[in-house]
Amino acid sequence: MNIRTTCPYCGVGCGVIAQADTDRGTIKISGDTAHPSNYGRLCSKGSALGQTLGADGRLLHPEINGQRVSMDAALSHVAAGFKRIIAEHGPDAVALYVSGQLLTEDYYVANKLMKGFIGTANIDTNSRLCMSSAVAGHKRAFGEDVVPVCYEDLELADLIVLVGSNTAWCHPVLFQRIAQAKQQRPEMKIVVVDPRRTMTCEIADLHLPVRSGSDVWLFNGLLAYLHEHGHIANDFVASHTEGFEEVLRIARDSAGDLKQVATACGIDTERLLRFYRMFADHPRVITAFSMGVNQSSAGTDKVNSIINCHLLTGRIGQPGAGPFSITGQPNAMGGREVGGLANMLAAHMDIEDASHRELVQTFWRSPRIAERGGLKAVDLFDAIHAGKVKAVWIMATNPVVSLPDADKVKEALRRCELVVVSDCFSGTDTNALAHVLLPAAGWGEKDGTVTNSERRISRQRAFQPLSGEARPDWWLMCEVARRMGFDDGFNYDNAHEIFLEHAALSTFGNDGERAFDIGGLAKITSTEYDDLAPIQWPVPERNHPGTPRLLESGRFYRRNHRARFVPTAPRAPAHKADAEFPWILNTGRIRDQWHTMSRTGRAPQLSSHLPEPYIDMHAQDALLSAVSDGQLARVETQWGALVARVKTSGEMPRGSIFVPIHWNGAFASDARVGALVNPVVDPVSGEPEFKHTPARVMPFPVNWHGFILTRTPLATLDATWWTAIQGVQFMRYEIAGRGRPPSVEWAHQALQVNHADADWVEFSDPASGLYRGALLVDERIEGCVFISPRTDLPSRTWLSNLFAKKRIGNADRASLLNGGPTGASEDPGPMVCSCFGVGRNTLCKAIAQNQWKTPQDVGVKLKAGTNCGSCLPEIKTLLKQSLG
Ligand SMILES: Nc1nc2c(c(=O)[nH]1)N[C@H]1C(S)=C(S)[C@@H](COP(=O)(O)OP(=O)(O)OC[C@H]3O[C@@H](n4cnc5c(=O)[nH]c(N)nc54)[C@H](O)[C@@H]3O)O[C@H]1N2
Ligand SMILES: Nc1nc2c(c(=O)[nH]1)N[C@H]1C(S)=C(S)[C@@H](COP(=O)(O)OP(=O)(O)OC[C@H]3O[C@@H](n4cnc5c(=O)[nH]c(N)nc54)[C@H](O)[C@@H]3O)O[C@H]1N2
Ligand code: SF4
Ligand SMILES: [Mo]
Repeated sequence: MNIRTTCPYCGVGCGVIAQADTDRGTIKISGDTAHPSNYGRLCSKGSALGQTLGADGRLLHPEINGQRVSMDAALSHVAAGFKRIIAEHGPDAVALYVSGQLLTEDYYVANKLMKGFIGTANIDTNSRLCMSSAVAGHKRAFGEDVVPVCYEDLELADLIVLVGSNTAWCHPVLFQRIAQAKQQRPEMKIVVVDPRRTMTCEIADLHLPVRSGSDVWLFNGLLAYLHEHGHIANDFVASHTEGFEEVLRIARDSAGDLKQVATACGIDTERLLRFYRMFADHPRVITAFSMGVNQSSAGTDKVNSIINCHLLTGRIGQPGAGPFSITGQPNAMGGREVGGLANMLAAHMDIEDASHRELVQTFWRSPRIAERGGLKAVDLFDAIHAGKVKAVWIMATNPVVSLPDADKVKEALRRCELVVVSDCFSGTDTNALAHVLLPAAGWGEKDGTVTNSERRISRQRAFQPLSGEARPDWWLMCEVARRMGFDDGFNYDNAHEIFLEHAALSTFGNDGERAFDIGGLAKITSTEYDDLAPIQWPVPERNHPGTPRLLESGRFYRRNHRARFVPTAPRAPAHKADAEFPWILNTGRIRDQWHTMSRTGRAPQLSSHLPEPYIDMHAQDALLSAVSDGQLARVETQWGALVARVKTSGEMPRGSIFVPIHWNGAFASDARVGALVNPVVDPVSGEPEFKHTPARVMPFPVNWHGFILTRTPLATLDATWWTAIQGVQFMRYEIAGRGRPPSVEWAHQALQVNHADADWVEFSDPASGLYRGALLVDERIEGCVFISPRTDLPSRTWLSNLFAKKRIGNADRASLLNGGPTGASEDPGPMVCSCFGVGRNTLCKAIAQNQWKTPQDVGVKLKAGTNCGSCLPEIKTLLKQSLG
């Protein structure tokens, strides 16, 4: 059976078809060609969704203090705990911390329970860490959190400016749509504004490697330039906006002349001017922005400085033009629709507005309504730390890893009286601190809607039965609500009923004043809901086709219906580098992992691309820090420290280092980068400054390095430092240690195989600290251990491939301790194409030998890049390197 659903990862919101192969008990995943967001495309993460299903690693039963209990006991315990704490300390002593990975229906119930029934706005979401600056910027400029643009606009644009967005890795299908449009219309221009030279630069005509945090200077300078050169939409500015004069004055004063802007941004004047001219000359321009903009102590101002330039030129609400906030999580947008942030109400209404509060309370028929905004994420965990908030329910997010100053977050949860966590997976860092664990239904089991970056509402549909005792999040909350005595308001039988209520609220007392209106869906039948085709809000009437583009008429959602130019005086990030902490720590994502890896970390296909946490830095900065490529190093900030391997990829500018966000306690001994990040937030949005923390780097001396590949995951591992990833039928551990290099006994103990037929092939030279051993049982490889005082270990690829073999033949056996066939250079190298397992060495060799020029040449022979296409930017880089 084929079920149409939506990918649970990024905000592109790709349509997916899940096809059950009942004979083999597997699920085949493919892109939905009928879905207007992706037209059949999927990236590497979407393609590997099938590998993340299954019961392995799932949280299947409720627990209280580590003991399995019945669902009823767990739910009653949560309800009683919340009730008691509210009775003793008031409603503000409890909180919910939720996520842009909830479905809209879950999110709606969470918000209703807290703001309408418990009567506190202490519900915040990980979208605070992600979209809140964009939300605040939209509200300041437009009066409402509206994204005017749709994906088609990217294809219609003549210039796309990607600001603080590594689109190639984080929104790969959008990137492919842009790349294809550019291929068809080579005159289309792309500018990337990012301190790093990311894979996204592969399609750029111009890269501006701006100094971290300098975007407001850049866009204020642009505003002044546009004005000076007469690129002003006078009529639009006069009839549809206000505040232009003041903004221009501030932009001019603060930005100064071009040279000053260039200095502030750390780029040369010529490049700056080239960008300004390009912007001026292309009326169809989209400025798409993501976390390099939002995650900053000036995040909201960055957003408004971008919007100001679009307002000045009237390039908004037109085909191929507008500011475009790309959403991170699959339902970042849906969460905003239901008012999931602590400072919002529901259906895009404002918590500070008494008439909105009355409207929502009337609609909900709720006993009370929160009177003021609640605690934003960072403040919320501070309040938990301080004992002011005494109970918290964390849902679909892993704050011990993902919040800034994350060691303090850990401590806060340790101190908290009642910590409830609902997750689909066991073993997360946050689960470890829960008093109550509730098993949540996962992707493929749950049913509801999500809204993507272009306001498109799509269905996530179940195609599998619920695992164990797992239940949808909305169901868990309704059960707790009822047990707290809120009988009315939470008697839903299914997601459809919740959706109808949500849609009805969006149109309730609206009269065209609020853009978010999906009243046209408020009466759809259960079958219509099940069959709902992807549709963009607003959908104000029944049978309405949806709205691809907003703000076309120049009517905005402020009281006077004019957009506001928001003054944005530039300011530097909160903490500066100094002699003690000379580098700026920038953090972000890699191509094949999703956040804290609870799902993607289980997919072997996704783990081979970048198998270890790393510290990317400029080669000269590495030298100044006395560390070198391939060696372990320690990064320290005022807040915390981690250890990872140094890499000098050539992508980093001088002065800044980059560490990926994904690794955590479940996958590495010491690589939670959240612990290092300063907890400073944007004063308007409350979004943390994840991209800018002063840091120092130093060698992490070890006496030995090694790796273990093993069919059976290790129960314990005696090493100073380790990281783990999932391979096909094995786990791979990279290890390093202090003290004496491991002995034969250590290796035997590590693999813990007490098999009578165990057959060790090994070599040990204690004097030089070398050990290599492979364990065979019935001629099948069970594991291998390689240790050396240096990092000169053999490639893991050949050894990894042995785990798929039923028997190891004589030739393989002879090559075991070499880590590969002697003499032959068959090591494919680091993985580039994870779909077909094609490595960098294979690619480089074949490109050089055959003098291939295009990705098509590569694809025809090696298949690399022909499935999901996520590796195409890397393949193009290799082709360029080979030519140049
Ligand atoms: N593979 C993958 N894809 C994902 C995710 C994932 O975990 N993995 N997560 C999803 C989510 S929730 C999100 S929010 C998005 C994030 O998507 P992106 O925002 O594209 O990703 P990031 O890597 O966080 O950061 C983007 C870029 O901002 C740059 N940057 C840092 N400081 C500055 C600055 O001061 N100015 C400018 N202009 N740029 C700066 C960084 O160098 C980085 O390359 O990705 C989504 N997609
Ligand atoms: N240093 C640094 N930190 C960052 C960022 C950064 O750029 N740098 N980016 C920030 C951003 S933009 C984001 S979005 C956050 C993301 O950070 P998190 O939200 O903490 O990351 P995830 O790993 O996605 O956590 C989701 C959890 O929910 C579980 N889950 C999945 N589906 C469901 C479900 O349906 N129900 C329930 N109950 N559980 C589910 C998953 O197993 C997982 O444990 O990280 C933020 N933290
Ligand atoms: S781009 Fe990739 S991760 Fe994002 S929705 Fe599409 S398939 Fe999923
Ligand atoms: Mo995000």
